Amino acid sequence: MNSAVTSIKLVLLGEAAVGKSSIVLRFVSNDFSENKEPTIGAAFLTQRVNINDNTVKFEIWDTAGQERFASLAPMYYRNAQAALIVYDVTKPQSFIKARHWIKELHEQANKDMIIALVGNKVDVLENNEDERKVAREEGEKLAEEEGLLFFETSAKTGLNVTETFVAIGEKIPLKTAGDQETDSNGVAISDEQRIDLANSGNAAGQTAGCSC
Ligand SMILES: Nc1nc2c(ncn2[C@@H]2O[C@H](COP(=O)(O)OP(=O)(O)OP(=O)(O)O)[C@@H](O)[C@H]2O)c(=O)[nH]1
Ligand SMILES: [Mg+2]
Repeated sequence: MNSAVTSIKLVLLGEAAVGKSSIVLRFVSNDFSENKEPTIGAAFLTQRVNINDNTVKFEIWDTAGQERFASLAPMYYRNAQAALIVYDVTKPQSFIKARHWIKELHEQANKDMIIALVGNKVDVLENNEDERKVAREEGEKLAEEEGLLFFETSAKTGLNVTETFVAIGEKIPLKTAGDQETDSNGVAISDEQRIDLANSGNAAGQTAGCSC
């Protein structure tokens, strides 16, 4: 097994209440809360997974979807290597918002950013398919046109949550044991320093760590 750890900075974007924090809570703690509080500013969490015998550490910025926090988003996606753009399959407006995020990332973010389009809350459809307001094909088509990964998920049941992160990890070049990231003085950067660096960008109103 490769002993080097590849860190992936990942940001979640999407309309308020689509389930961004719930997806992260499912991925990081395998848990779900029916009454999750809206995120204030952003939350930072990490999770390690093994992908094809390599350790990948996700450094996750879970942003707030409420409009009053919209101006903070560039701070989080600017240095990110990957993004999840989340919508709610029962809320057409959230799919329109997802289109806006795709456009903004294509214009402003890292050109080789790996982006996954994620339609969440598919568990709601289990007993009532009428609740679906965004067809699976619509999501697939948009993702294909824009060159994105596509998943329909449920943070509630866990469907496709880990799969989404693993698919992103598989697209990002992994570090080999010989590679080591260095700072401007040529000193190797440890994982812990990396988290501090990520946290040092904190603006007022953000919460570092899990706000769940
Ligand atoms: N049925 C169902 N409910 C979900 C799912 N994911 C999230 N929810 C619920 O939707 C509500 C909003 O979830 P959050 O995770 O807080 O949404 P968010 O996108 O982080 O919202 P902001 O932080 O305000 O941007 C909560 O009541 C969750 O319990 C899901 O997959 N299925
Ligand atoms: Mg949230």
